[in-house]
Amino acid sequence: MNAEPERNESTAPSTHLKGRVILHLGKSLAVETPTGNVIACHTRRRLSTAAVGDWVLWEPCEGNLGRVVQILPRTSLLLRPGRNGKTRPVAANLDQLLIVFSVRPPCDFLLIDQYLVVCERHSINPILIFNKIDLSCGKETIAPQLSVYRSLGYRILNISAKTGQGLTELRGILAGHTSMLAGQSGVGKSSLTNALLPDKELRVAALSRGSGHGKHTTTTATLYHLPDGGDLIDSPGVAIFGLAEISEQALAEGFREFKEHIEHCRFHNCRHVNDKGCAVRAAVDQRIISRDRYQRFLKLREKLPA
Ligand SMILES: Nc1nc2c(ncn2[C@@H]2O[C@H](COP(=O)(O)OP(=O)(O)O)[C@@H](O)[C@H]2O)c(=O)[nH]1
Ligand SMILES: [Mg+2]
Ligand SMILES: [Zn+2]
Repeated sequence: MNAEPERNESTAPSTHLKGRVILHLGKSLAVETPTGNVIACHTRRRLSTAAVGDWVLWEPCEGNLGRVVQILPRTSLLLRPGRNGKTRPVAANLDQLLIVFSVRPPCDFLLIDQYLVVCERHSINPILIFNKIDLSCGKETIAPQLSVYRSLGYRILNISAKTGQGLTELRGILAGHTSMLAGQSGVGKSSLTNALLPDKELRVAALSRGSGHGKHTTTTATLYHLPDGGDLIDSPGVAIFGLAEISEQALAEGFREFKEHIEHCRFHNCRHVNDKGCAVRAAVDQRIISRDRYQRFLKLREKLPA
């Protein structure tokens, strides 16, 4: 990653080149070319906001700078609530979300379900990362909830960022994908990032040189290439994204075990709360659907933006 553009890039100013947004630099974007050069690019004013992870077309302009002319179609875009009721993009083209949890701090299942809903909505593959597996206390108390997730087909990985347990398997899962870590504060996201990207500080320094923008703060979402393949979007501070743009219907469908029952609700606009003839509630009463999951659905319903 250096600032020198490729010869063919600088001699073909009219051609649009492909690149990937790897971080925001205040008013410009750092775009990485397929050969690994990083170019600071402006965007055309009318262009919608590019997010880290976006594939773009750009054209070179004066002084080793570029201009983004098009954002290429995305497979997914994660949003978080921003100012004035608007949303802001967190990351584009993610295909895996690593949902990290632990026994200390205690596992927040409501947050896990919220992430799972977002994953179902955007067709992102969620992986549940049970970190701090080296701690002996409290595992049995969350085992019943974990077996619910397992029965729903979610993959759970036992990991210790401290001892290294499970990290080889995790690296294999990350290869070939664009992933991001999510989870409440204190569960070990930074520790896992450091284990997966041992030379992160060096890369940050190289990026700062390459993009010609001085030291960029590590609070900005940044896309890193992993040593064993795949990309990791490190997004400190914005890891808790909300239910922006999730409708009531998408919320219910985000509980994947509800899906086969929803079509049997008596009314097509059933809210699955106190509605007559609700097949989801019937399945809860028959213990086909976990009551805990259903209750968390009701709680998340309350949290939906009006
Ligand atoms: N015992 C144990 N502690 C861990 C593990 N991973 C992280 N921690 C500790 O948990 C605390 C929070 O970790 P951190 O990575 O900052 O969490 P973050 O807030 O999610 O980024 C720190 O004191 C870490 O040393 C682990 O696998 N085992
Ligand atoms: Mg952290
Ligand atoms: Zn219903």
